[in-house]
Amino acid sequence: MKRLCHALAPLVLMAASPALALGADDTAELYQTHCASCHGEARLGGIGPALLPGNLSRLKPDAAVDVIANSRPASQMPAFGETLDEGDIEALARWLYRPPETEPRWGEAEIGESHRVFHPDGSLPDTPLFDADPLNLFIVVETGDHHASLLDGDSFERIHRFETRYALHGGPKYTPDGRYVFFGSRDGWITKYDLYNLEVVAEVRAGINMRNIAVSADGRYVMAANYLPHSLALFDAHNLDLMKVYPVENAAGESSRVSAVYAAPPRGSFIAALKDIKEVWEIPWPLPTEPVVSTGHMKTPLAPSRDPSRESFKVRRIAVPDYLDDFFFDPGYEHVIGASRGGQGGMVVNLDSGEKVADLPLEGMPHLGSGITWKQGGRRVMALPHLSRAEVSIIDMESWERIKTLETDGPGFFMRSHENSPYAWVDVFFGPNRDRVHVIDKQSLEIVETLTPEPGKTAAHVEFDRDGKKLLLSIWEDDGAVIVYDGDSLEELRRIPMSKPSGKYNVWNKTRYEEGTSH
Ligand code: DHE
Repeated sequence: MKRLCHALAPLVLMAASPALALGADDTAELYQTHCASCHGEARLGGIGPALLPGNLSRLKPDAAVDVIANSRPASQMPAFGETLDEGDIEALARWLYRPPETEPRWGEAEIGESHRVFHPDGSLPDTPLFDADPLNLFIVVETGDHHASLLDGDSFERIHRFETRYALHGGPKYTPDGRYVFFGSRDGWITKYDLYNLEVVAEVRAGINMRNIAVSADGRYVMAANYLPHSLALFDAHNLDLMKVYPVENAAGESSRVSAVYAAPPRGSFIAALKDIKEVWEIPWPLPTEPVVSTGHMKTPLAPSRDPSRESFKVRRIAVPDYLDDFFFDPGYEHVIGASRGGQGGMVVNLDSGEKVADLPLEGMPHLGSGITWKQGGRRVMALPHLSRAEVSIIDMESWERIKTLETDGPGFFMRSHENSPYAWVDVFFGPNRDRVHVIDKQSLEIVETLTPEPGKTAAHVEFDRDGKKLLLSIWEDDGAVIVYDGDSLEELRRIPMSKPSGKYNVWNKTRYEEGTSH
């Protein structure tokens, strides 16, 4: 049979073709021979990522054939185009999208077995190995070759670059002193990294298909939200010891994927929204009785003021009128602002009473997770892009009315600003104009500038430094870069080459829950 060339024939999954004549058993055997040693006998992952349909939802079948045949750039995976023929490769790719015969388990035992501690918390020196403001560092996640870079937020020099787990997703989360950062991967790995010593402290796999992680405002606890299994998993942040697994189900025993979990510092709790059950869950962490344990010089800047009788780590279920796929909070964490992906709009729910207080007229997949807020005149507004509409919506957070719809050059993904910046930035992630970014004047609510940092290359995701004076923007390509801009003059100051830099995360902005940045 002909060897598979680089220009692969499209994989038509359902078509009968001699190339697909292999039976499922033969293909399963092929998998065990060629793939299982890295991706796990049950496809749950190993040194390579998990290969279950849920984990592959973002990889098109044609692309899977290409990866099997030609490998991925900067990965250790062999190119099987040299050893397997076209039919075998197509059959293997097709087989990977089949659900497993038995639902994989990932409970306490599996989580416990995955746990590794490399440098127990407190065992490494307390002084950073480098000379930079530890509260003005940036982590840049480079998804092109699964690395992260640590940047000095004043000089923008790269302090260190290190390998991460495969396919990190969502923002890394810091302890409040900024010393430790926690990364979450789509495959469920949580990595705790010591930024002062540039070493991994501990790792654990919380699930098979994880959404994101949240760290309590006192830096003591980490909560992981999973799609598979349907669970939340709670860890002691010191060394990532498992504390508790919460099966996510309602009173009728119906289970649900978790859309995401966030820390709500003024409430002293984690808030999780669910995808398949009309509930939001609130899980309080214990109120502080002593300074944060995480080594460092600062107590938690955001002490919670909740009812002290509320039991720690116990789920409070808040019934909501719809599923919440995507959500956001007001700065006081009194309300959750959420939307279901299939829905015609959003809604605002009071987190104390559980009452819906407003409907939001937001069609076109509002990306609430990317929302930001600021003061416009005397009122607080929130702004968000839409994933399937070329617009940014601006909403008055008191009346919950949309006060402005800004037409953009395409649907956007991420929005960013900083309290000290007059501008909000939004990308045009989808469509032909994805090399553009818009700059919005936060007072006039008008787009005042549209930049094209590198024609033909995707420009996306901004993060400011701690003072809000300079910012980083990604050229989101394998041979990409991070561009440093002056936040007032919008002048480009510098370019730092990076491999598909996705998110950038400034320690100060994240640990202070700066209004212009993400959770
Ligand atoms: Fe994300 C954050 C959900 C696709 C890059 N994304 C998040 C968060 C959620 C989410 C819930 C907040 C987690 C956090 O920070 O704690 N993302 C989803 C989806 O539902 C969606 C649309 C489909 C999916 O594949 O799950 C999706 N996301 C993507 C991508 O395709 C992106 C562009 C590329 C990638 O790496 O997967 C992507 N998502 C990001 C990034 C963040 C993120 C860079 C962190 C943004 C931030 O500034 O905090």
